[in-house]
Amino acid sequence: MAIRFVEVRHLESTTSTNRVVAEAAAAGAPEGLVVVADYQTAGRGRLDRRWEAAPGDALLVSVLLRPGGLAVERWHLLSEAAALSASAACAAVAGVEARIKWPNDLQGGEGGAKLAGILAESAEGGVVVGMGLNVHAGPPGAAVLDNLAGRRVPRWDLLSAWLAELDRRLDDLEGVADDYSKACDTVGRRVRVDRGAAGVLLGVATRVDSSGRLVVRPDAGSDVALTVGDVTHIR
Ligand code: BT5
Repeated sequence: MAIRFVEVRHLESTTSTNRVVAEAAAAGAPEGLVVVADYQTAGRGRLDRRWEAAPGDALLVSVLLRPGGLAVERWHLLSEAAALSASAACAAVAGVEARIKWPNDLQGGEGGAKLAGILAESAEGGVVVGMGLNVHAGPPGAAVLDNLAGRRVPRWDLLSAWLAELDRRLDDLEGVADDYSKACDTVGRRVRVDRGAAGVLLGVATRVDSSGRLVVRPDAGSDVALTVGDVTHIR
């Protein structure tokens, strides 16, 4: 049994747990450092977006991974492992089915509102994987775990379930690749993909390939494999 996550630092307030862990990585911290905060003044999403959570309402956590032998093209497996582990933690601790939206979101409830987001960033000699999960409250329109569970879910139970599952999954990245493409709720759905300057694509998501790309069969033309892009489930 792996025991990566032995050092957990809890901060009442910080800028961003991803930033704190990246700074620790630059200072030589070993794999497995965990930083969890009650509040972030500058929580980050992808592409310079913000992650919003009022004090004490969310699980805000980042871990440092140093995937020595893993080729950079396979680092997507680390955030896939984090998403699978988050979904498993919601099921085990809260009895809630949280679905994975490609590439890094958890959705909950009928309308598929966003329950959690995962942000993986490269750092000195490794990767920081951070997660924000709305536990007790969230911004307007977001999904909230307590509401889905119908009771108050303890944040630290979720944290320990997530870390235990992530620890296990990181030892079996082949299994992660298989399980992620099976579990990803985007696969099989009709999607709209906003590709910025490249325009909007409408089609059906057919699979996640071995490089972590979402393969979309457009209404017209041949398959497109996406590495980035904002995907909306149409149905
Ligand atoms: C993400 O980005 O979903 C990744 C979020 C990662 C946050 C964690 S918190 C701990 C760690 N430390 C950090 O600084 N970050 C990580 P993205 O896919 O770009 O989604 C961001 C968008 O989600 C925003 O532009 C909002 O529209 C929306 N959003 C912001 N806060 C939200 C919340 N609490 N619940 C649901 N949606 C939210």
